[in-house]
Order: sequence, then C-alpha cells, then structure tokens
Amino acid sequence: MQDILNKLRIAESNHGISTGLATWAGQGEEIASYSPVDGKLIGKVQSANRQDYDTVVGQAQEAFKTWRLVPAPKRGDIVRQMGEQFRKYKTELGTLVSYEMGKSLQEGLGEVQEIIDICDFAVGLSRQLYGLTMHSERPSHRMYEQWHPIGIVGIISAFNFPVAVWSWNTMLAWVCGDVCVWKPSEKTPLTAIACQHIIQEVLKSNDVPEGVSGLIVGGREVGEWLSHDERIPLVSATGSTRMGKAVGQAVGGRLGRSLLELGGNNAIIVSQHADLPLAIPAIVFGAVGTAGQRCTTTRRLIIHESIYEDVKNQLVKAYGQLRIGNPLDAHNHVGPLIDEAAVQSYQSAVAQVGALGGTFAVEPRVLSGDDFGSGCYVKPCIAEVENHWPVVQHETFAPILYLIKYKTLDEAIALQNGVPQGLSSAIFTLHLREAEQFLSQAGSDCGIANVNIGTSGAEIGGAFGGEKETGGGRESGSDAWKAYMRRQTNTINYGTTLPLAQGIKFEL
Ligand code: UN1
Repeated sequence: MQDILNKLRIAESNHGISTGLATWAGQGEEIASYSPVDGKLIGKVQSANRQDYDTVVGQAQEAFKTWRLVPAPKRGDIVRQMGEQFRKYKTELGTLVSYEMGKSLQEGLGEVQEIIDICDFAVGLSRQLYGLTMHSERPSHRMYEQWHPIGIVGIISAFNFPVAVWSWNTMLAWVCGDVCVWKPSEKTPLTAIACQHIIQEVLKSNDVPEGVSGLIVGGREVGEWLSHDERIPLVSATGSTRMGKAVGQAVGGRLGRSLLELGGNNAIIVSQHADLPLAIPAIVFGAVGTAGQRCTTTRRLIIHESIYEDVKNQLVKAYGQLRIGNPLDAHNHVGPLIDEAAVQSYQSAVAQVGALGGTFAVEPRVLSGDDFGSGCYVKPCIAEVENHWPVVQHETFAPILYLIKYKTLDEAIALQNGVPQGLSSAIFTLHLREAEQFLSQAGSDCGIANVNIGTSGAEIGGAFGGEKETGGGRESGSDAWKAYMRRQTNTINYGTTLPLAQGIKFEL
C-alpha cells in the first residue's frame, strides 16, 4: 500500500499531508483517515477553515474568468488528457478507493473506469453543447438560444463513490466552461487528494489555472459554506436525504440552483415470468455489492407469491456462497462497511425488523476475529418484512435485503412506488406486457427503471438520479450537462423597422 500511496503522492504523516497544491492548504482541524479494511491509519489531512475556503473560492472566481473563454472543444481536449491520466493511474487509484472506502478491488477499479468513461463522454460533449434555433414571429428577426457557463460549481460527494461521482460532475462542468470546488466526504479525503494530484499534471502542462479545481476537505460546515455562498450558483450534492434537504433549503433560500442525488430504496419485482438464472445473480450483486452502500443498492425484493419460496431458497443458497473479507483479496465478494457508525445502523435496522415481527431467511451478524479486525464487517442478511414498516421505508446503508410477496402486478408496482425515495427500480420478467406496464407512465416512479437487469451499476451514458426524496437531480450522461450551464435566448433584428411581439402597436 505504501508504494501506491507514494505513486499517488500521498505520504503517511502524523502532521497532515502536504500536497503542494496552491488550491488546497488546510489550516483547520486534522482529519484522520482509517481504512475500514484493517482499521489502520492511512494518513491525516488538515481540513480547511473558513479562511482557506475563501481563498479557494476566490481562486475559482479568478480562474473562471479565463476558463470560460477557452473554446469548449479545447476544454474537451484537456478533459481528454485527464482521461489518459486516469487510465495511467487506474490500478493505483482503484486500489486506494478499495482500501480507503472498503469496496472490492473490482469495484474500486470499476469506479476509476467510470471516471475514464465520463471523460470520454465529456470530450464528445464539448462539441455538442447544442442550443435550438426558433422561427421568430417577426420579419427580419432571428431567434436562437445558446448555453453559457454558469460559474463555480460546488460539488459535495459521498464516501461510497468517493471519486466517480466527483468526476460525473466535474468533467461535465469543465467542458461546459465552469470551475469546480469539491468537498469530498470527510471519510475518504485521501482518494480526493489523489485525484487532485492526478489532474494537476494536466492543468500545469496546459497552463490552465489551478483554480478550476478547488478542493476543500472538511466536515459538515464546508457543505454549509457552499450552500449559503452566493458566489456559487450551482451546488451539486450526493448523499443522504437529510443532507440534501439542508443543502436544497439553503441554496433555494438564496434562489441558487441545486442538483440533488440523494437516497434510494430500490426494489426489484420478480415476476412469475422471470428468468431466475438471470435474476438471482443480479439480485445478489445489487444487494451485497459495495456491502449495500450504493444509493442504487437493491434493498427490497417484491416477489410473486407463486415463486416466493423458490426465490427465497435460491437466495439463501447463493448467500451461503458469499465470501466476506478483505476487499483487496479478489476472492472476496463483500468487504467492510465504512465505519463503526455504519455497523450500528445495520444493527439498529435488524433489531427494528426483529421487533416488528420480521423473520430472517439469512441471519444478520457482525463479524469478529482476526480477519475482521476493523470491526466493520457484517454479514449480508435477508429479512421477510412488510413494505409499510418504518425500517423498510428508510434507507439503511448496509447489506440488508427485504423480501415482500405480491399477487398482481398492479400491487407489485404500488409496493415498489410505496416508499419516499425514487431512484432505481427493476423488473425481472419475460412477459412483454408486464415489462411495458412497469415502464409506462403508470409504472415505476423512479428515475431509473430497468428490465431484466438489477437496480445498481448504471452506465455513465444515461442521466443518473431520481424523484421524490431522491432529490430530482440528474447527473452524468444524456443531457444532464444542461444543469451546469445557463440558457440564454437571443433575438436579433436585422431589419429596418421595430415590429413588437404579439402585434402590439406602439407609436411615438
Ligand atoms: C451512488 O451510489 O451514489 O449505478 C452512485 C451505480 C453506480 C453509481 C452509484 N454507477 O450503482
């Protein structure tokens, strides 16, 4: 690991990590990053105080003045070079993601692949920031719209995807001509610093001011500074619904824009017409991948009553084959939770299930022993529950899968939609009518609705996000870029008279 930290220019230090970055020099409290894999200290980071914050935002404001003038395809070329850098550092960064956050190495590498993919996407996008032209109702008038950069984008990201979610926002924002100020999760500061180092080489060699990429390491107060700061027209926040409500209210209070990607409570409907050999691995990956800490994690299974016992038995068998342990060991499927507080949430949720009369098809357990020294390893479990129970309505960031029975598809869709969140959803069926009903306007109410694939593991090419308490924002692919720009409608009169719209007469 030391080799990897050296390559990423993160040295272990008891006195904070010196990055040599002008855009980040913390004078605030020290934040220690412990690995949930083995409980060891990876490094300590000085967080930013308010003065550091203002310095970074000031640098971002200055950088915006030049960055917005760089032609978009040229900005795209710089993002292309960043993609090359991430290709170069994929193994090292993926390994650090795995070690600092605790997800499997495969998923750590997958996360860096998402960065590479969004860089490629953004390069193409840099030549496609299209606006429409309209036909004016007035003679010798031309109307069109154009998209301009909006300014500083504040990015608040969560521990579970410590680098990919940053890149979805940043790479788009950059080709759009914006500059970014990033507040990573205080649980994963080192992966953020590593990213900052990786992109610095590109910024330097292209003479781009460092201020296009500010980094603010710190706790909740940094999120509050960003949310209340009128210098920041857009705040993109990924994390809990509680955090998103606070950000949304603060940003809304000053009529700024927020882009919120918050909690999910994702369900898969397993119809009697499902191809079970396809469904079972999708369910298991969705429920236990990233130890249940994705916002797209499969939390609820809504199973047709005629196949309920069969599906349950197959899942119990599949869970029996799961290997839990060090995520850097490629043999293991499930790593640790992020910290002990997450273990407590898992314990509290399973206790609530028990108290409400739920039964466990696969028992929960906090694992102990030499291999689980960090105290953050838990057993993925399966509980038989009712959808309306508060614990089932709530997103617990842990590998707890809830089983629910249904009789008719209408009922299944109502159950699937019957939670406060609306991020991801799926149905397994080979029946065309069922699939189409699920996808129809009267079907799933989520931002993501899949057929015959699970709820997690979305590709970057689609718009990512969801409805209701998930916050309504869309990041990543499709036309999500529009949130990062301001639209301007332009009407040009190239005639010799001044006709007014709506035929209004005004004579002097
Ligand atoms: C998240 O958990 O915040 O679709 C993002 C997925 C990943 C992204 C998840 N591509 O599961």
